[in-house]
Amino acid sequence: MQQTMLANSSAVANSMAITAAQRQQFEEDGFFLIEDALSAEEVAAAVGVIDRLYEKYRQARNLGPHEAFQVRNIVAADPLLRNLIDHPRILPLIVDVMGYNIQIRTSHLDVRPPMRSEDTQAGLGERGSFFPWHSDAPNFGWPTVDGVIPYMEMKVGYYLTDLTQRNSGAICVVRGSHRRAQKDEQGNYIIDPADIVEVNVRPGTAMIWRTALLHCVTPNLSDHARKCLYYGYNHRWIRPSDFDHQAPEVVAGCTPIQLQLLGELGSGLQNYNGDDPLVHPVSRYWRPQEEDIPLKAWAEQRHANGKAH
Ligand SMILES: O=C(O)CCC(=O)C(=O)O
Repeated sequence: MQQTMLANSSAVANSMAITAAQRQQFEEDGFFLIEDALSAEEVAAAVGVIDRLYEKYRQARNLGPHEAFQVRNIVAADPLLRNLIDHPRILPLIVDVMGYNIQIRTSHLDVRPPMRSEDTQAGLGERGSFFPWHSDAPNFGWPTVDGVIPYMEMKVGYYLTDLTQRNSGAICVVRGSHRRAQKDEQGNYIIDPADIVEVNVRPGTAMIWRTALLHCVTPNLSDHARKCLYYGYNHRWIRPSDFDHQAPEVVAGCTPIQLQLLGELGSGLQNYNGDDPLVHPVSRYWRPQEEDIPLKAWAEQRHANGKAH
């Protein structure tokens, strides 16, 4: 414990903005809150952009009045949303917790109108509920060390509407769940209700959190839509060190498995951002189809054969 305290104080001494208490909460609970991270004017401007986008897609996609709506890659949707990636009050905290060799991994806006009670019958975060417990991960998951997900990425959530009341559509996190194995032997999430934190905050509050935390969302039983923004940051080095893309002559004639190992995408080359690139782009590296990673079928075949080869 003494060593941890010393390490923390020296880390804070080398930091730009984070306090010792925030760093400790980020290590132990996996998140901390920054009230008034955005001014009232910034909140109003962001809500204005969200409302415009929501209205456009509400009509274009015939969204129902209770339907939750998300746009991903919002850095491309509007300059105001792009400019939040390095907000001067928050960027120093991001660099303090993540370092400076980082990049945006994802960005999204979420609008969650008031819900009908018939859509909220399942328990909070239950499997099959409108928003089950999960931690963010690529398909096939993160590697784990002794059952624990290494610290791979974090997110900033900007909350733009009043979430101070319970059951107003706020995110819930399970404090400390990033520091332990998350599932029992039956594959069910291990959650002590005493560890669930409903993030009931005023507009303008930001949350810096580890995406390995188990999280879900409360039903929105309030009289207004919940509107928020998320920006996820990860390390820029999670890619090959010797190349970005190989030259065509290197990949020419390669087998599908060789293509995977050289970072190529099978059908993903034509469909890198998925089937709904405008509103819900999803990288085929993050969510690969079987043909993007032929090593999966290869490995399954070997398992089926009892590792005979
Ligand atoms: O809508 C929310 O507040 C939760 C969003 C979420 O699950 C995420 O950012 O991974």
